[in-house]
Amino acid sequence: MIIRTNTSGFEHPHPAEITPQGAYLQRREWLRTLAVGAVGAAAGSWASRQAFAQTSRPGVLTALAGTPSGVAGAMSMDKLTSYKDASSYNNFYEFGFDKSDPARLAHTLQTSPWTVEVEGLVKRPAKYTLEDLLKLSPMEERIYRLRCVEGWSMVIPWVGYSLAELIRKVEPTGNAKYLEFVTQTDAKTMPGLRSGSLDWPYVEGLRLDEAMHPLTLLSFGMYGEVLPKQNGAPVRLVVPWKYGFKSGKSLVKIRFVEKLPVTAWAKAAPQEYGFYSNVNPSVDHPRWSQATERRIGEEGGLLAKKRKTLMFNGYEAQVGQLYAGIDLKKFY
Ligand SMILES: Nc1nc2c(c(=O)[nH]1)N[C@H]1C(S)=C(S)[C@@H](COP(=O)(O)O)O[C@H]1N2
Ligand SMILES: [Mo]
Repeated sequence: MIIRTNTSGFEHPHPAEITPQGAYLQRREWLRTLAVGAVGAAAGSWASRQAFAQTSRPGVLTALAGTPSGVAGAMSMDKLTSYKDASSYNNFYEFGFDKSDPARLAHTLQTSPWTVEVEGLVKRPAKYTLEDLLKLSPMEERIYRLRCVEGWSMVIPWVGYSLAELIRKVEPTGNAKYLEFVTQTDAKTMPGLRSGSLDWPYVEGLRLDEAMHPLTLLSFGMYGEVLPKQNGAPVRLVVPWKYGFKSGKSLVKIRFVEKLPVTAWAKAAPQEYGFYSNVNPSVDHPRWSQATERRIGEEGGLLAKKRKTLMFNGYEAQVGQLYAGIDLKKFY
């Protein structure tokens, strides 16, 4: 993502060192086995998964299991990114600009008590506590590719359920066309807020039909545990066919609105970050190509051979219909 370093321009951040893979190979292989169903159905895996989470990093985070998702496209067969890479190479600008800042600084984030307020054009506006949200629908595990606009990607086993489950509960009214997602801003615990790089809070948005798509995930965990703070604890969005910045972390408010929300990145650089921001190898960012990507943790680090970026990040079969007849160069 691009950071405003002064009032006249934007600058690509320095690529931080990538943490080498290795220590989590066993866990990764185990999760992969589960993902392909070889270990068997969910009921049996619950206990073993919890035990695994605890023995792999005893007492660090609370286990949070999900049954392998049945949603079409939700269980990528790509090799998982190591837990270590996924939790130490992050974008969370509220905690700084370097990829290593969130893992170092996000421990100050207060995640309890936590509420998510749902308001605007809905019949049942409500303030949900985290506990309410955890109980709202059964937890699923989803293995998604997440592709950052900067040209790197990861494959992460998330835990959560379709945002659609929550949307159905609050009953949007007929004039609700978009959702606006507002994330936590707490100047006391978030040193990045002082930078003025973005107009805080970090606001994102989706069209109602995008938000209702079964792949749009309200996520509470990853790798069988609750989310680490640097990954957006206690609850975030994961929208796998869009550039990573659309997936807001540490959500506090969801507002149903009629007009297109003005997102934080669109405010900062509208010509660079459109509302849609669907992963699209044929629509370049104004200052760099989006045709290829680097998979974090892959052999060779920064010099690793790049992969071709796929249309809608590989989720075209599932989401292409949402954009039928739309000029994706114009609505980038
Ligand atoms: N609140 C908030 N959410 C955010 C960001 C952020 O800076 N603040 N960064 C986004 C970007 S640019 C990316 S690529 C993903 C990274 O998610 P991850 O660190 O869990 O991989 O989070 C997104 N969500
Ligand atoms: Mo990103």
